[in-house]
Amino acid sequence: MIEKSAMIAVVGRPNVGKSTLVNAMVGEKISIVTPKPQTTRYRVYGVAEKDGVQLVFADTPGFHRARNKLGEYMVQVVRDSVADVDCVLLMVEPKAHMGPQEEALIERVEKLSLPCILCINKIDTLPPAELLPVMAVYGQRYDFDAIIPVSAKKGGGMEELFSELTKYAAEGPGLFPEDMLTDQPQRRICAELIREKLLLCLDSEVPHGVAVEITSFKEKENGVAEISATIYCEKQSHKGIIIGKNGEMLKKVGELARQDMERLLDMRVFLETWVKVKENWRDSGANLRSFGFTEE
Ligand SMILES: Nc1nc2c(ncn2[C@@H]2O[C@H](COP(=O)(O)OP(=O)(O)O)[C@@H](O)[C@H]2O)c(=O)[nH]1
Ligand SMILES: [Mg+2]
Repeated sequence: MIEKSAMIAVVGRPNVGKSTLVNAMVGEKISIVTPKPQTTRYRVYGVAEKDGVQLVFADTPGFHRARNKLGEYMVQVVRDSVADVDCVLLMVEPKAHMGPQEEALIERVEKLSLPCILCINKIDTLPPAELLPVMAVYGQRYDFDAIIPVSAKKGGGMEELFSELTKYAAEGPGLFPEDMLTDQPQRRICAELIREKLLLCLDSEVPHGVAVEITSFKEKENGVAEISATIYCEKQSHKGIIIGKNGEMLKKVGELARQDMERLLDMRVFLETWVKVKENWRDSGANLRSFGFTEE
């Protein structure tokens, strides 16, 4: 039984580990993770529950300067996400200096007078003594409600963080039904998994100009899911790169995505992928809407 719940916005510069943290809290991969900035394009809610406390984490796209319509949309999502939450979790790199992104997010928290926990991530990458100057720099700038060092990837500090966040939970029924882990439809996560593999396998500008649409999703009675996906890219030359020599790149991407989909859906997956060119889709409002980049 859920007795208390809280909505937590996870904010921070791109690549700091927000999606990794949300996945770790939820215990499932609902938000894709790569070593590249601007991986997360949507706001994704992830739900964690322990001892009757439900915490809903809003994973947000990286806060960055918008360069095209998709960029503007992503910045807007971050702005909106912070407005209506019980607590903000500002995630930072374990470095003893603040950048303009951290400054902007702290200003926003100050203005809205929201509770804010500073979460210093990636503590597995440095000796413990080097944490103190990081805490000092942030502690001097703002009176955080708590400062919690974690390793979202390795699992350090997660229990401390959960119990700290419990303080912001209000009595009442859950914000999400008890067995629901995310607001993301399976189709959306499957599309995102394909995009994640493109980001991981292609190390050029190509994957940032890619959108993935699941065109058909059928769960068969024999425990097999038949999924068709179309990968849209911006240029004919990009299409060639995505398909690769003898179709090998597309095969690899499809195979990796399929494995993750099978884990997520707990079913065997038959995945079919297509590549199409759709020029400058990132700058077109109509295209963005057709890929689901809109709020309800
Ligand atoms: N060493 C280390 N790497 C991490 C940790 N958390 C996340 N990462 C890595 O940082 C990169 C960005 O992570 P991601 O969750 O996509 O960041 P986001 O852009 O803030 O959502 C990925 O390569 C992660 O594996 C951590 O605790 N330790
Ligand atoms: Mg992310």
